[in-house]
Amino acid sequence: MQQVDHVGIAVKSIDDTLGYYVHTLGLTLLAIEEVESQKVRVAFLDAGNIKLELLEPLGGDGPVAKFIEKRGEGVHHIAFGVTDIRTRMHDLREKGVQLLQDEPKNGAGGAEVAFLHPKSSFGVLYELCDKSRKGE
Ligand code: CMX
Repeated sequence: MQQVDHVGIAVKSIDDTLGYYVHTLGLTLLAIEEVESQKVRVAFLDAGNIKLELLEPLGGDGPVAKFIEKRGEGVHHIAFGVTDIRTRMHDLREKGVQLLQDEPKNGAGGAEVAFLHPKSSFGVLYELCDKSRKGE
């Protein structure tokens, strides 16, 4: 992996949290969108060399809703930017890493995404995020 694209942060409400990130910390809001496949509403903030992704659950049964229920708000995942997600997934599987999908899913901003199970990543949920086919 060569670069971190963004850090995902689980929040109960983007509307209640945004003032802290924009006015108190001085970050710039880039975009807000809903990602139906992941049952979240997300806000991307420019944090210089990486982005922060605020994740608000849509409904009560998605992965972020479950995370907040169990652990509360806070850092949820770290996303690596990749350009060849299927090859990366294959290579990681060969190395014994448990992936949470067989195929990439549609993520925010038109990216293809896949997740590595925290159980095989020493307690961290990692995402692979591939924007190279965006717009195809
Ligand atoms: N970071 C680290 N550990 C986590 C975690 C996270 N974000 N979420 C869950 N875990 C841990 C749990 O605490 C649990 O550990 P223990 O067994 O020690 O308690 C273990 O992983 C398994 O958790 P679980 O409750 O049995 O399983 P869940 O049903 O909560 O599923 C996971 C966990 C990671 C498989 C699920 O959240 C998932 O599939 N995530 C990938 C998709 C995703 O997170 N989408 C939201 C982001 C979307 C976006 O960025 O756009």
